[in-house]
Amino acid sequence: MGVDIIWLSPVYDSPNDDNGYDIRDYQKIMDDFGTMEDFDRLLEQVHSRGMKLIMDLVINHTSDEHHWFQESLNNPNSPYRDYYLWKKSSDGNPPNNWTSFFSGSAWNYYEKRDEWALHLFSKKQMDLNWENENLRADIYKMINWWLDKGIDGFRLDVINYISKQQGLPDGNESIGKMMGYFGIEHYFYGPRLHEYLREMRQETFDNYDVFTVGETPGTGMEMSRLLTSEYRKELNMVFSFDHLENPGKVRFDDYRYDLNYLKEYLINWTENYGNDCWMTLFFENHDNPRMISKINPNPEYRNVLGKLLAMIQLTSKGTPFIYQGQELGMVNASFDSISQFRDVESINLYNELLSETNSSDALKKVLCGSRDHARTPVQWTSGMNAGFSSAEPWIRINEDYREYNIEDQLKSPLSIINFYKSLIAIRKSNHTLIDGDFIPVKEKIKNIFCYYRILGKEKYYVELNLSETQKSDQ
Ligand code: TEU
Repeated sequence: MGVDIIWLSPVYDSPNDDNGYDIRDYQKIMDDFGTMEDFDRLLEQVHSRGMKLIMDLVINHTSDEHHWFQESLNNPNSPYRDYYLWKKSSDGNPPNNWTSFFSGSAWNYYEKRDEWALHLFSKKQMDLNWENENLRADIYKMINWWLDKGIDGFRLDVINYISKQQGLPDGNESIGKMMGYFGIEHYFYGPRLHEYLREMRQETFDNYDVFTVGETPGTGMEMSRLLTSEYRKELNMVFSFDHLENPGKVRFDDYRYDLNYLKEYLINWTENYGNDCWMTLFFENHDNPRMISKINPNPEYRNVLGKLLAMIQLTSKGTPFIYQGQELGMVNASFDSISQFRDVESINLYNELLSETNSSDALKKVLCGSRDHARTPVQWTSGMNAGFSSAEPWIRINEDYREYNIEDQLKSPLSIINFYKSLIAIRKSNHTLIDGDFIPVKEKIKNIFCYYRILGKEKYYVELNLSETQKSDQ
């Protein structure tokens, strides 16, 4: 492909309640993926190809099976006693009204301590208490252990959630109803966030030649600027998510995404984010349905949309992150029963919806936003199980693998994968598409997205049609 860096989603030891985002042991590889020796070999082989490897760093929470949590729960004298967010409640109800991203209250009650522990995600993903400096020191030690191995950086999972408002007060009712989550205003940009990020960087990343990209849902441009401005010494880049849905829409809404909003968003960020900040460019990841399906599920537009997105991503200003399958033009899977889903978010949401509606409407809603759409196995060939495995895969393969697979697309000159390859090669062969200015033109014209990339005497002009119909000269 010409890709330089691989980002691995979590491969650490985990009971896999949330696909590895619930870590049991930070310094061990999950059995399903192999051993630490396998990992070391992977790293060495990636490096020997002149490529880099970044890992997922999940430090807002651990699995409830992590020994810190087990000690914190079971041993009153343990040094890990306050490593998590424990709270008493006098009336038998959770200590506050915060809800989990994966449905229901964000609190588990533990008889052993007669206390509640916070989990913003699944019931097995317990939030760490960053106020505790020993916890922070242990986290930095673990990070340095990985950096000493020679990895090239980290993607930091929900890193903007690590600092919670002291006292963990109730979330505002109106905000909660509007967002669908209660309490978020008390932790998505918490009081000590900047301080923690700076401390972490000083204690770890700054001593190595590595880069960081923070996953920061909800931060928007102004806060992202504070997180990534070079002089502030916090993060190198962030993933901000505002462009993945049209304004007023959420992931589980049934609607057609209007690309004119993406155009506005990209123009706004490239013009206003600031010269000492650097953007990430992405449309997909393991938490979102496929972008082509959001824009237009009509198969007639699949290939052209796949290429349009590639063109935007690889000619705009910023660092492109391509999510596996994008290079094939993958679309959403055709799940038709809840038993086919594997994601804890989808399954919990379905069960929650059943209390309000019938099973077919519940399924319909889950299908709109399920993260499983993007988690189906990589389609290598048109052979058995798409060449992914000779065993039955853990989740259904997208049925289109006979037409959409890597082997066949590589043979076809006009395929999406070859389009990506050409664009990446062009981008890498000169600096204009990387460092050049981004100058939008004709920005007022609906359904047309045009811009220049200019560096010195070199100039690229990109012209994109965002509509379903052909455009004549305008
Ligand atoms: O994602 C954070 C996440 O789930 C967001 O989608 C968040 O819930 C939403 O933006 C709130 O508006 C990360 C990982 O990428 C995901 O796979 C994990 O499940 C999650 O953290 C917990 O580790």
